[in-house]
Amino acid sequence: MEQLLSQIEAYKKEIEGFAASDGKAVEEFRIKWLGTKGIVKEIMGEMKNVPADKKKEFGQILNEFKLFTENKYENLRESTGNRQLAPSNQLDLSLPGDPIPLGTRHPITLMRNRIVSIFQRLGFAVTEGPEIEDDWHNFTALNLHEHHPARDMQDTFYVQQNPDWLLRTHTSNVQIREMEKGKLPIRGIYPGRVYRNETVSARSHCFFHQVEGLYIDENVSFADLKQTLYFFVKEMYGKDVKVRFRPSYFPFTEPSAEMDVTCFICGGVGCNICKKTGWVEILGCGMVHPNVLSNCHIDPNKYTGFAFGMGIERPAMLKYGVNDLRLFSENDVRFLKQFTSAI
Ligand code: 2U9
Repeated sequence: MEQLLSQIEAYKKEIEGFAASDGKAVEEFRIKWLGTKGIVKEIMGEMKNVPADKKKEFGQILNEFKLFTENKYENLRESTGNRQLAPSNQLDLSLPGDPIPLGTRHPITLMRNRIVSIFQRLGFAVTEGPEIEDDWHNFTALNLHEHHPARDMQDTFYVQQNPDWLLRTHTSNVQIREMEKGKLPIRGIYPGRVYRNETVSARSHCFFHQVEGLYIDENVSFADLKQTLYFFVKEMYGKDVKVRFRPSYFPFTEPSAEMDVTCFICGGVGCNICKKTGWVEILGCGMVHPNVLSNCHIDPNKYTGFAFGMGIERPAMLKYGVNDLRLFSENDVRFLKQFTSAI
């Protein structure tokens, strides 16, 4: 041990005193001290003979010596203007770079893009809006009166500091904001994340994703609504799928309907997904309520419109065979990397 320490000190002195006048001498220095058969390597090899209780202390001394030698080498290179890297470190710039691993799109994004692109082809423009919203844009403007049960603390996340603020419960707030701008006609598609105060389980979650649509112009009729949604269904689920409308109620549309398609899992014969009915509900829709138009300063005697809304999670679960909603938000790479697609 003592001997090794004094040997290192002697080497340090020798290195300190070394001067090089040209690149050749620097290279000789590198080979002697830092080469694969150099002195630094040899000294480092002494570690195996060091008793276990001294290994930590000695390891530090050896590392310092290595750094000391490397610094000297760098200084010599600088001072001789030999900036070219030594052959063993030389960069081969012609080598291919390290591959950059590509991620995959989230299954909710894939489904959202599928839905949105069908409407884009019909001339619907995508608009996004705020997830933290005020009461007016999320509820009041949509004809949800002050005591409507949807406003209930049980259903809605309110912002503690200001009870007028909340996490939007649907993307309809974006439509209200678009209508308030006063530029007509409007033909838009509104995808986004929405929040409801529900216990998280395999079948429900405190946030999920929606796509809503809105078309407002003069003379827009329920027939336009039906034709638009027929086109959507054929593009989304195939030419053989049948469609039915059932009357429904939403405060923001009148009349309102829910739309079912023949079960695309069993073809309408009856299975667990369609609860043996042969039909699955895919969206809600209706003609925009005149009160909603008035609330946004649009004359309901001149303009009419239709709107629709659908969830993204359920069609994504059916398409990709996902049986637990929580998988969509846990970001487990083993789950996420299974989804690959161009869109
Ligand atoms: C404005 C006027 C009307 C949007 C609509 C629905 C019917 C509907 C649900 C489907 C499943 C929400 O994700 S879900 O739980 N939506 O049934 N949504 S009509 O109507 C509007 C929107 C904006 C200004």
